[in-house]
Amino acid sequence: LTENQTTHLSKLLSYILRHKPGEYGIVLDENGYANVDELIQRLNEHHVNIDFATLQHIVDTNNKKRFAFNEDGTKIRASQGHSVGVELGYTEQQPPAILYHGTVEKFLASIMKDGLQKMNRHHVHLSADTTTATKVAERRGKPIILEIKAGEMFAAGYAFYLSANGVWLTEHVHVDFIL
Ligand code: HQG
Repeated sequence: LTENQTTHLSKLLSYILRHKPGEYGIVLDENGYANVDELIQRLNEHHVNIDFATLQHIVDTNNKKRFAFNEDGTKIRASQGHSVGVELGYTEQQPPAILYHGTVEKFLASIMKDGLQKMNRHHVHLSADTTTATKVAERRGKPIILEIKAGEMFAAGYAFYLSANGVWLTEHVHVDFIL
């Protein structure tokens, strides 16, 4: 498989497992898992050439570890980023004092008024390092990196979750906690 093909399949998997399982005849369980055999079969029916070895390769090599198998390897899910309603079951955790959010200029006025909103996803996504936040922002243009006083938020009672692939998640960031 070329890198391009792997990236293409990874994007398709993100699309299906986070946003539109029904479009490919997939049903996610309440925790966001798709049955592996069924996923491969449905994809093949939709003329997507993928087998178990390829799926395993994508899970293993994905640059952001976007996907994870369940314990016995019969099911697969996206580790974060969903717009469909799933319960990922992450436990609350104490975040580092500062987390980062990468965004772009055109959203700033709105963010400084309403705080960080989760928009179409389940949570606001925050990064532990500026390199990751910069990559997130670069999807949209020239990066603007906001520093979030996560430690103070946590002390004030706001819940934080750490996804299986290291993304910090929270419901909303009030402007008071944006540096
Ligand atoms: C912005 C990718 C106006 C926010 C990334 C962002 C990440 C507001 C956009 C993950 C706002 C939402 C998530 C407000 C927030 N007014 N704009 N009040 N509050 N925004 O894609 O954080 O590669 O839902 O700044 O790497 O960009 O797909 O969130 O620009 O980890 O695995 O609204 O998605 O991961 O955009 O990205 P998104 P995000 P993957």
